[in-house]
Amino acid sequence: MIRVLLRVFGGLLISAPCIAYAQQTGVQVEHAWSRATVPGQTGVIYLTITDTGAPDRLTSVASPVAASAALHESFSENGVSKMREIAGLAVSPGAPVTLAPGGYHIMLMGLKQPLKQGDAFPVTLTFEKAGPVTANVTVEKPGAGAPAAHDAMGGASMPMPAGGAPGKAP
Ligand SMILES: [Cu+2]
Repeated sequence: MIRVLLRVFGGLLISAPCIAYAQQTGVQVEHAWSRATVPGQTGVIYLTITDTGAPDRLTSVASPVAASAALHESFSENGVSKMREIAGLAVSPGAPVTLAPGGYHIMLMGLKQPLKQGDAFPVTLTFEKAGPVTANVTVEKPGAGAPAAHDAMGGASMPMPAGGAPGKAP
């Protein structure tokens, strides 16, 4: 009996967010947020991608607040938290992709000015089929929602594996 209830409840949790988007088809980018930065620091964006159309693929990211933006993935290797750039991200109907602390994120390199809490700025995600989708990013306080490993992510000093090779020897 308990198992059945859990299954029903779990099903509701998964399907509930889809109801809100049922009237639109295509790719939606929502809940985009960032963190306040200090001068010279790299910016980060987290968001949720929902696809109610055909399977698609996120291929590039850009924002006018930064010289360049890239899709990154955080991962743990031998207990060391690292991140690497990824070429793209597949999205498909019924499987929202969440960029969140400790996982996928958008890195903003060369911020034109520090991000301030309470500010908002646009980010454009370009998909293979849906094309460009722009979302509004709100800036939260420094360190908001961050696991400890991600807090250490700074500017030029951040360890970036080159060509897929680990940044540090095991
Ligand atoms: Cu990163």
